[in-house]
Amino acid sequence: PARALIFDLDGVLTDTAQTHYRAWKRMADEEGFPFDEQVNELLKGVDRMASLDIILRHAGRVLGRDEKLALAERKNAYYVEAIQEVTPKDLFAGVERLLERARARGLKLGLASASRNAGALLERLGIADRFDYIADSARIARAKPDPEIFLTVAAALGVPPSHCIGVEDAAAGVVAIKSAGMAAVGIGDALALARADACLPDVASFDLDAFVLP
Ligand code: G16
Ligand code: MG
Repeated sequence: PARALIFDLDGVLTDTAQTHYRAWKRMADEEGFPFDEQVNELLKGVDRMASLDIILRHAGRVLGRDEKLALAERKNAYYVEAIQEVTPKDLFAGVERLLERARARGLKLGLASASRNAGALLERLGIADRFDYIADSARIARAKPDPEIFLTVAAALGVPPSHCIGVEDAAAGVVAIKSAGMAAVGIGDALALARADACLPDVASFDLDAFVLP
């Protein structure tokens, strides 16, 4: 049986996938970079500098390191500004119930977000104290789709990967979970998340009783 649930944050527990998109879009528009929801799909779960590299490649632009750092910082300032408005009402429906049910079953709860803003966001959502372990993305060397962040969380929880279920909205995240040797539940588009063991439209549909480890 499963002994731990390891969650992604953006796009799984709350709708910050859109908030990230709007922050990137604001910066891209200011710079005249073409950028749309289709390119944004490639950014989900990808860390900040790698996201910028994807946007620049799409725009056919090559920039120096300092210019890139400045653009990434500008985007982050827009994002940080936006999440000041976040409240517990912004949790996706069903998140609190799922966390409570998992807790009642004795499952460990972990968070594997690539976001350096994850801690602040969990505080604003009012669920920071629900997790047994929250990965510090600044200390993760290899970004998703590498399994490092999921393996780090499993080790901290003291649960072998084969007894962990990872929950992700991003294709890169699903690959990271599967490479870690865990079961993957995809949240969102079943086609984009074809490598997940199960795909659900949202977290509210996640029924712990029905899910069997592959
Ligand atoms: C999230 C988002 C990504 C974002 C990344 C880094 O990953 O999905 O789009 O680029 O965090 O965020 P920040 O710039 O705040 O460090 P995840 O793993 O939570 O989906
Ligand atoms: Mg995500």
